[in-house]
Amino acid sequence: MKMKDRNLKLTDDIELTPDGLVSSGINWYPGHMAKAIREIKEKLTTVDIVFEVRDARAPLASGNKMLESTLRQKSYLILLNKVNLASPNMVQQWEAWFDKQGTPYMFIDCNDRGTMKKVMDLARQIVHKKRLESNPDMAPKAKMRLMILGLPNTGKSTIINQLANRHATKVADKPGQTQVQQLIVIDKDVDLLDTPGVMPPSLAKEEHGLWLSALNAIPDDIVGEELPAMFLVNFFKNLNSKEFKDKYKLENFDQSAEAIVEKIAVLRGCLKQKGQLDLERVYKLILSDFRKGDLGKVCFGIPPKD
Ligand SMILES: Nc1nc2c(ncn2[C@@H]2O[C@H](COP(=O)(O)OP(=O)(O)OP(=O)(O)O)[C@@H](O)[C@H]2O)c(=O)[nH]1
Ligand SMILES: [Mg+2]
Repeated sequence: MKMKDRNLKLTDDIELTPDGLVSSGINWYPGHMAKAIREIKEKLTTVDIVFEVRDARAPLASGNKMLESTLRQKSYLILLNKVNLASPNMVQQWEAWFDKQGTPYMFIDCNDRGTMKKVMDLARQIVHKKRLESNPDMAPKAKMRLMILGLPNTGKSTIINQLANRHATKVADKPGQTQVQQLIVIDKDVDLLDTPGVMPPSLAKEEHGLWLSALNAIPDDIVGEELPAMFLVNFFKNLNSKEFKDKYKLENFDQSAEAIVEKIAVLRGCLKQKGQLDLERVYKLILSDFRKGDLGKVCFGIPPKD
């Protein structure tokens, strides 16, 4: 099975193992991301706090390990966005894990205004505390400069538009929308630097590539639809997911992932000429349903035991 190659750093052949994992890595690290990381590092000294936006459905895998040591030198807030699409039970487990780590974090649905107000209150507190360390007389409302960064498609631009209360930057349902830094005035006290989504140059675990493809942080035209869609079918099969069964009118999961995909093709009329099944259309359908949240709330991976 070949991944669709572009001008990007990819490994050659990848095979699905029976548990739906790949035997070699997936990643997406085009030239504009290396440049974006350099520019992020250059601008870090000019900002008071960094928001690192992750996807609540993959709280660790959607972080950027390569930037972590740099970010730790700054005031730094992890925002785990799209919590409305994440499994509430798993989010609780992750919260317990993050509590032990010491870095400020919040699970958020950035479309919720009340939550975004809490984010800004917390950011102000963090920045003010830091400023008081160097200048005990600093006024609490002094101007604050934020930088927002994170993996592609995690919702950075949506967060900015919410904070600015206007269409300040372009949002898209595809990764890689923002490609250059952009300074946005939120209000008279807050400036914000939007940055292009960046992937780490390499992923910690092979399966993370599949998770991030399913979440659409890595574009479909890099990996193709088949691998992430088959991963999802196996994932929901292992979960014995009621939502997945209901959505595709399956009685049970007592069949192979391939047989499930074929059933969905018939059910949804995904057929080519001469009645052949159009599996590519089914893969797209599964990805699209999953990304809309129609297959239920999930999280990939569990908190490390440390
Ligand atoms: N369900 C849900 N969708 C969200 C949320 N935040 C953002 N989105 C959607 O996620 C997609 C990506 O949002 P963007 O704000 O463009 O993401 P980005 O991080 O700026 O992406 P790049 O510029 O490509 O790095 C869009 O379709 C948004 O509507 C959220 O909290 N919940
Ligand atoms: Mg963006």
